[in-house]
Amino acid sequence: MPVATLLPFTATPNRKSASPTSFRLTEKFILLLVFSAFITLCFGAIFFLPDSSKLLSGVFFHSSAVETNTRTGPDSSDSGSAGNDERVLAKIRKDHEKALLEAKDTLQKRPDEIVKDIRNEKDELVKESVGQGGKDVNNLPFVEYRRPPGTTGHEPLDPETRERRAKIKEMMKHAWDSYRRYSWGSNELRPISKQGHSSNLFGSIKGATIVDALDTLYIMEMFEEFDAATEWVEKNLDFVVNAEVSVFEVNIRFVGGLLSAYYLSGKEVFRRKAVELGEKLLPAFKTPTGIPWALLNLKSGIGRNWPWASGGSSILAEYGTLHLEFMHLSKLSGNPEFAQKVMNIRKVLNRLDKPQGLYPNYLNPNSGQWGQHHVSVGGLGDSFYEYLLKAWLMSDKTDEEGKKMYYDALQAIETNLMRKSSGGLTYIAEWKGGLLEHKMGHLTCFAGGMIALGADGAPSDKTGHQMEQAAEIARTCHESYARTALKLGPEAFRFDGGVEAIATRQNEKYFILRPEVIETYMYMWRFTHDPKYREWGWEAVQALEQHCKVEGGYSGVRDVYSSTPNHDDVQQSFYLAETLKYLYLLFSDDDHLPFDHWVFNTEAHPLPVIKKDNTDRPNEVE
Ligand code: DMJ
Repeated sequence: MPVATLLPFTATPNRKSASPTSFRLTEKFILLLVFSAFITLCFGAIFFLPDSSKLLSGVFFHSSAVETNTRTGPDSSDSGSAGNDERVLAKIRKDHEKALLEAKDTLQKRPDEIVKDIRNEKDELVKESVGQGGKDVNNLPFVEYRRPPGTTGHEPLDPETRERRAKIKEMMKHAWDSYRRYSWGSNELRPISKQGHSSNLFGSIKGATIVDALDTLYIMEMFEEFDAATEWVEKNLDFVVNAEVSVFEVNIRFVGGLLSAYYLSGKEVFRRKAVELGEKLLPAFKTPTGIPWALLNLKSGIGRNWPWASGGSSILAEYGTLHLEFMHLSKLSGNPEFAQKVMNIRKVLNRLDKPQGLYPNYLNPNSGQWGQHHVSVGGLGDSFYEYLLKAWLMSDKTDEEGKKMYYDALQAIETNLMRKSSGGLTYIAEWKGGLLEHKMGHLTCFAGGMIALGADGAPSDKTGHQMEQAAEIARTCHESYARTALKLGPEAFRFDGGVEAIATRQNEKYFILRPEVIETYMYMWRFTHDPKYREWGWEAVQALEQHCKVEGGYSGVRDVYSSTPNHDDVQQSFYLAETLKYLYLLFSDDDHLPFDHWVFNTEAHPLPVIKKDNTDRPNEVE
């Protein structure tokens, strides 16, 4: 018998012509026989294989990965008693009987009826999750949308700048078109193998590149592409997934991307989706201290931390990089819980002693105590400092607590971490229990832009000093690019063993299209209008075009010191969200997303300043 005839959902040519109700008696009989044999086999396994009931309960009722890493509550006691086994077996038996009946039922149905049933079940699931504590995001309070100023720019007067800006838009088009052509709907693009790529940071949420790129498309006035992306979000962006995600990554890319898209375009779908996703992240805060877990299963609401993080700690740059988005979520949903959660993080931090005034990267969410005393302004620490400053700026300079925490932390960083090499390059080292590691990460290079952004608000005698620091960091990071064969920066560079601003370890020589150095050029340009920042940005554009552009998009490279690039075959979503956006803004006038009306989240998604007198007017020109 051909296999196709055994597959009830496969439309074979002769099945099309049969009547809709139509399985012949013999077919039904055979199918029933197959099902009964299968069920008998399952029961055989349950009763005769050694300890099979435990095996089954493990497979069907728990995710072992999650279980081993979460705290146990009163209802998670050992369920291995004989009585329990009986109940479990009875339940399995009942479930199987039900499944058999349903399968028989399904066999009577037409394919379109089956599709309808699946849709209904999905809707039910959504309703259920709303009933289980999620709010009904279709009933958000009315919010009057006012477009903040500068959502789109205008052509720069100077012809060279105009041309360069147009070139960046062309790069965005290539990155976007390639993604659309080869991996539409996946999280990221593999530009060499021309297929989709997904990192486990997003669980089974899809479309990271689409959501991350929405605002860049809008800002560059690529409206046809923006509309296609919007349509995808409306129809396909789905958070009803049984998967574990990184709370930080999902927040900065998805929540941040959706919020920006809402504030730029005014389209309600983005507000709705942002709030829906925000609600799904709230269970991450269910810890004794309210310091959230790093990882969260969006369906079960069970969280845990990265297994490698010092004694089950949460990470400073992760729990400390929720503030901007969560404040906006409260504003757009009318639900104060988001703001309360992030304000509580501040409270916990303010109660703790800080070694030398520094914030260690690891904090245990159960005990509320620091883990290892590692401090970094790069990976694991970076955007925590950024969000303190930006929380103050985004609050229209009313958040005095955020302001104080930022300037105090910066002072401690200057005293303990900032050093000058013998060749005169200022760098920010890493601190490990009091000892300095003279290494600076590509990620740390964002600090030039951050310090420049904060310089104006610093106590008056410090403004000039901080601008100088920012300029020096920008210069050091530029050197880290200039001293390579490809003129692209390594992941980390060192100031020891006789080298300055050079990577010495093979596993620190890669470049993955990161934005931080260009981000700093953009801020430095806005604050100084020194043409060298545009020149440095242009050098990066040429290197990207020469070494990272491939027929199928843009790819990272494995070794920036080797003159023949070895591509890593990933077009990171932050390349479209950040690198290309910051480049575009570097060659745009200052009134495009002006800093007194917008702050950028750590993924470069612009969020409007929440004006204290509520007088943020729509831009008359737009
Ligand atoms: C981005 O996702 C964000 O900028 C984050 O803060 C750090 N890393 C990447 C880009 O390098």
